[in-house]
Amino acid sequence: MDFSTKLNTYIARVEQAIDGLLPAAAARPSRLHEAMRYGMQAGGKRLRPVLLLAAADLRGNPLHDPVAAAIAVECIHTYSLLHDDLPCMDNDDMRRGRPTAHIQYDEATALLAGDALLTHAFLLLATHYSADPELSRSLVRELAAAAGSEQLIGGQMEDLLAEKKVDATGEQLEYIHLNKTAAMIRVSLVMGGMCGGLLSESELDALRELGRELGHAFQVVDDILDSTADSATLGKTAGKDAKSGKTTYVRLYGIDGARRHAETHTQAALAALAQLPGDTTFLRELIASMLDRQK
Ligand code: GRG
Repeated sequence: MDFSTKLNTYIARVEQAIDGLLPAAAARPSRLHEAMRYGMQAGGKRLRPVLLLAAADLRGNPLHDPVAAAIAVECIHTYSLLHDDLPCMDNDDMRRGRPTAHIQYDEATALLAGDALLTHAFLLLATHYSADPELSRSLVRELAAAAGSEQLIGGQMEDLLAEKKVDATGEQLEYIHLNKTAAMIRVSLVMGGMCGGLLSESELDALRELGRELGHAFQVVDDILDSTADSATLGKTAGKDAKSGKTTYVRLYGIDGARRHAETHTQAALAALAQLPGDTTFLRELIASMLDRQK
């Protein structure tokens, strides 16, 4: 199967599972469940669940069906976007080419839909992997750590603090993006590896290294896209970071310097991938495609 057919197959699996694994829209209170689905079904690249499914497939047939874990990471990612878009944070009106959840519904509903998605992620892990309590515990522990105060939420907090200064350093920027961006990418790969039976410490370490480097490259490319795109193509408040005085890789290193950073981290991600067993072709092409992505 060629790369784009395989990618579309993974994405279709994710879309179908989102529909099946979220509470029904009609379940009471339907406004909340509709808002959860509105956030989750808005499209998006599905990078994190696809990484999880692909890591689970590295050795061939995964030991455990990874799809519930893939939806759990997308639930956390979507909750973080819903909350990030709120007026008390980034105050964005558009996301993935549509009005953000607090514009479509209202602030309280968007906040609660984010809360509910965060909680639902752990319900999925606790229920779908209960036949293997050790795996279930490991998945919960990995995801809770990645989404918690020392990674995703910590990165967001530092980002909000850094926004108040125009002279954030490269070291601060690195901390923010390793936690705000790379943590969820890294944990997706690790959880996929666990479902697929990659359990040796060296294999999990290679997945962590891959996730960290890919996350880094992904964020630098995001900064480049943000600095150059217009809002029609990005479907969000483009150029906002560039205009706000927020420190970005482009601001610190210029477009060419940022591009070199992205290439270096992509090469490092590919080197980590080369340490892993099994068929790495799809992941190799996915990593390379992230460098040239347009959204
Ligand atoms: C509120 C706890 C909390 C965290 C918010 C995700 C986030 C942290 C903020 C969103 C803003 C941002 C630029 C974050 C960096 C990570 C990133 C590039 C997110 C967007 O991910 P994509 O491009 O989005 O994969 P899609 O829409 O394709 O899923």
